[in-house]
Amino acid sequence: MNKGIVIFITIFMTTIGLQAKTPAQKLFKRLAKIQKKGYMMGHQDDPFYGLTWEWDEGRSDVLATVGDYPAVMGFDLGGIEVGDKKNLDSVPFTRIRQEIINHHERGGIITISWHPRNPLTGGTAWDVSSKEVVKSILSGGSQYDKFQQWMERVSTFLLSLKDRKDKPIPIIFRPWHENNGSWFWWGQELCTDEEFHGLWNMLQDKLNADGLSNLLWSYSPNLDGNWTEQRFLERYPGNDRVSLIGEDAYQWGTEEDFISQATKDLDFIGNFAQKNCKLFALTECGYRNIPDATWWTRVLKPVMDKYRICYFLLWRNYKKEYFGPAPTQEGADDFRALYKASNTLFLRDIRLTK
Ligand code: BMA
Repeated sequence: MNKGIVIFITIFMTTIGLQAKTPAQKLFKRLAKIQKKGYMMGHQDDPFYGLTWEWDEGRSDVLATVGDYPAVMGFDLGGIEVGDKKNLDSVPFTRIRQEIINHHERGGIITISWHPRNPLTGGTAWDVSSKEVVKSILSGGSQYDKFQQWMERVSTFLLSLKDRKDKPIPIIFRPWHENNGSWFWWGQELCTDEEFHGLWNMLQDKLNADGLSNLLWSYSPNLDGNWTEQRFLERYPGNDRVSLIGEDAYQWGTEEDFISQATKDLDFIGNFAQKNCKLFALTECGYRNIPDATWWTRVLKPVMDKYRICYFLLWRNYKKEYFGPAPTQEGADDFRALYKASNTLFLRDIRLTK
C-alpha cells in the first residue's frame, strides 16, 4: 500500500479511537480532572454497616460524621467465584449491586476488589499453605478449569453493573492487591514473577474479551518502604495493562515508621506514575480502631498533602476492626477538620465533575 495512504489510515483510526471513549477512558479523564482539585475520600463497605448499626438502607458512618457521603465507595467480590450469595464479609451480592448503582447515580465513584478463595486448597485468600496455587490455575495446571469458572462468575457480576439507562457503570478494578507481601495466595513468596504476570493477564484478558470496557485497572502493591524501580517493575503488569497505580498503606506500628515508609513509597510511586502517565492513589489506608484522636489531620493528612493522589480509601467499619470515622468515635472532630479542608473531596465536591 502507498505510504501516504497508510499514514492517512493510521491518523484516521487514531482519531476515531480517541473519540470513541470507553467508560473506563471517561473515568480516567474524570479522575485526572478531580485530581487537580484535591483528593477524594473513600470508604470500603460504607453503606452496609457501621460502628453502631448494620444493614439499614441509606445510612453511612461518614455521612453521619460529616454530613456528606464519601466520594469513593469500595466493594469486595470475595465469594462470588464459588457461587455464594453473600461475600466474605456477609454482604449479599444483590445488595452490593444495588449500592454500586446508588452511588453511581448520586455521582460517586466505585472501586472493586476481589479476595477470592484459594482455588487449590479451598481455604481463604489468606491461605498461604501452598506455593503451587497460582501455577495450578494457569494453562496446563490442575485447577485451570475451576478457575476459568471462577472468573466467569466475576465477569457475569461485573457485566450486570448497569445504570438506569442500561449503560455500564465505570469501576476502578483492583485485583491481586498487596502482592509484594506474602499473606495472600498470589503474594511475593507464593509465585514467581512470571506466574504473577500470567495470573494478571489471564484475568484481564478474560474480562476484556467479555467486553468489559468499564474497568479502569488499578495495580496496588502494599506499603513497602524499599521500592527500587527494578524491584517494582518485576511484578508491574505493564503500562498497557494498568491505568492507576496505588498503594495500600496502613499504620500498623509507630507513627514515625508509617510516616517515613509512606513518604518514601509515595515519593517513588508518585514519580513513577507521573513519568508513565498513570493515576495515583492510596487504594487502602487507615489506622485500626483509630487509637489516636488526632491521627487524621496530624499524621495522615500531611503525608497525603505532599502528593497528587486522586483518592484515599479507608477500610471497612466492622465493629471489631474499623478504619473509618463514626460520630461515636473519639477522632470524629478531627475527621470533621479533615472534611473541612479545601483539598479533601467528598461526594458533593465531585458529583458534578464529568
Ligand atoms: C480484611 C479484614 C477482613 C475482611 C477482608 C475483606 O482487611 O477487614 O475482616 O474479611 O479485609 O474485606
